[in-house]
Amino acid sequence: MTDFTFYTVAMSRGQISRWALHEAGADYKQIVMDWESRPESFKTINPMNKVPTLVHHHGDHDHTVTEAAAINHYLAETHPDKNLLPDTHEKASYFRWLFFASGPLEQAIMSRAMGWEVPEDKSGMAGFGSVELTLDTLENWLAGNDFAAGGRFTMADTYVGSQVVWGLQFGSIEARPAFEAYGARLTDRSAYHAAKDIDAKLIAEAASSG
Ligand SMILES: N[C@@H](CCC(=O)N[C@@H](CS)C(=O)NCC(=O)O)C(=O)O
Repeated sequence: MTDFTFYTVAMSRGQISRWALHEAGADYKQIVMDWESRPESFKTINPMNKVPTLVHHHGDHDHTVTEAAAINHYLAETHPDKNLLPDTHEKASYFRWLFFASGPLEQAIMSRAMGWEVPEDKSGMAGFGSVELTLDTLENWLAGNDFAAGGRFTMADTYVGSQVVWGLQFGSIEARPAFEAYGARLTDRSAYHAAKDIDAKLIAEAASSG
C-alpha cells in the first residue's frame, strides 16, 4: 500500500496539492474523480465533498487532511528530508504568507471572480480589506523577496505560488512584474512540471472522452 491516497479532479485545486506531492516525493496513489460521478462515500472522507483531499495511511490508522494549504504543509512535515520546511528564521514569513494566501488572498481573488463588492465603509470588517490592498501587500513582499519565506523555495511557495500562477493565468490577478517574476521562478521547477503534466493529460483524456 502507498503512504498516501490523493483524491482529486483534474481541473481543480487538486493541482495545488499534486505539485506538493511531487515536491515532497511522496509515495501516493491517486483517485481521480469527476464532479458528476463522485461517489457518495467520498463525503465520509471529506463532508465538504471537495478536492484536494489527502489520506495518510500511517501504520494501522489513517489521517485525513483537507484544505490545500494544510495538505501541502502536512506533506512538508511528513517529508522533512526534502528541506521544504522553514528554518527558525524563515518560520514567521513562511506561516505569514501561507495563511495570507489561503485567507485574504483566496478571498480577494474569489470576491473579484464572483463580482462581490465590499462597500468602502465595510472594508475594515472584511479580512482581506480590499482586493487592491491584498494584492499590493503581496506584491510589496515579492518585490523584495524571491520566495514566500524569503530567499529560498519552501513548501509555502506551492500554495502562494499556485494562487499567483492561477490568478495570472485566469486574469483574476493583474500582471504585475513582481507576480510574473515569482511565477516564472516557480514554474521552472521539475516537480511543478511533473505534476502539471499528469493533470494536463487527465484533462485532455476527459475532454476527448466527453
Ligand atoms: N478551501 C478548499 C477549497 C477546495 C475546493 O473548493 N475545491 C473545489 C474544486 S477547485 C471542489 O472540490 N468543488 C466541488 C464541490 O464543491 O462540489 C481548499 O483550499 O482545498
